Amino acid sequence: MKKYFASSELIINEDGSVFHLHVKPEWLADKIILVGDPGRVALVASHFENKECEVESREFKTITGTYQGKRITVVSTGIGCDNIDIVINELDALANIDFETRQEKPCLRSLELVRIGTCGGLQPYTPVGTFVCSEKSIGFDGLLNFYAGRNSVCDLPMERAFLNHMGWSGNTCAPAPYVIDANAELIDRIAQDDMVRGVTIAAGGFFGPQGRELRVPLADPHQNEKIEKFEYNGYRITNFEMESSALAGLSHLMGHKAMTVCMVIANRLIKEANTGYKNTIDTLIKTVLERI
Ligand code: R1P
Ligand code: URA
Repeated sequence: MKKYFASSELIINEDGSVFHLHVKPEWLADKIILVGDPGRVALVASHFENKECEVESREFKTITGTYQGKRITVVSTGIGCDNIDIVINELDALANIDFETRQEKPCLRSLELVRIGTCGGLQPYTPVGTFVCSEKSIGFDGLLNFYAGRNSVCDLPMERAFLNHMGWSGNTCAPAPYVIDANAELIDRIAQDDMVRGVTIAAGGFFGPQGRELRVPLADPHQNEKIEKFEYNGYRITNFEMESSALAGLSHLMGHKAMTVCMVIANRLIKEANTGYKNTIDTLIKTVLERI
């Protein structure tokens, strides 16, 4: 018997669009670019040859159009993994649930999701302006722990090695940080030879969880020093952002291909930052549009 998704579980608006995104199923392309900042959606879409739809609700702005003949949907997620839970579940529902029958479709679609974001660099070779592709993400956000199958898609030995290295009891990222791979084929296609391939910590906040101390002291004052030194099977942690783990994890569980590429806007080691990054991020956007 096929599962039936009740109106309380999958909320559909009166116009047939999905609850938060306000996107209708027919507007969704197979290739999707995710950005944090709603303002970045227009920047991506400024490269499209045509636009077929444009819709905005809360922090979620969506445009579908074509770039060099490729149909692409660009969606903003706002900040944080909680929004990724909403966006990826609603995109998956648009692709794979029949909104009339409220049942899974007989033929499932696999989406290609590339997040273009900004991040903080943690190594001397990730200065401001570097493009870092998250081959692996370490989720400090706990999101994936709520879904069955989490252990079958995560890198459990690396999780244990990281937790031991940090000397945390586990309750900082309760029940534990999770380590998840991006889609390898997508990483190869987008990163090619001109982007850094790294390990990204997706933090549950911008300040304390990323080791930024303003007026309130950190629980672990040595957090970032330890993170910068962590090494596992040749992997080093390269950067901090806030969404890549939830994106990679949920996409794995749903059968979609996903990855994150971020431009470094602050290097935490050398204590430098650049807020005037609009031109550099446009270079990254054009590169992803070519390679997606
Ligand atoms: C924090 O400033 C935000 O910037 C990064 C983080 O992941 C977080 O969302 O990404 P975006 O520039 O895509 O929002
Ligand atoms: N985004 C983050 O999450 N952290 C940074 O340091 C910069 C951008």
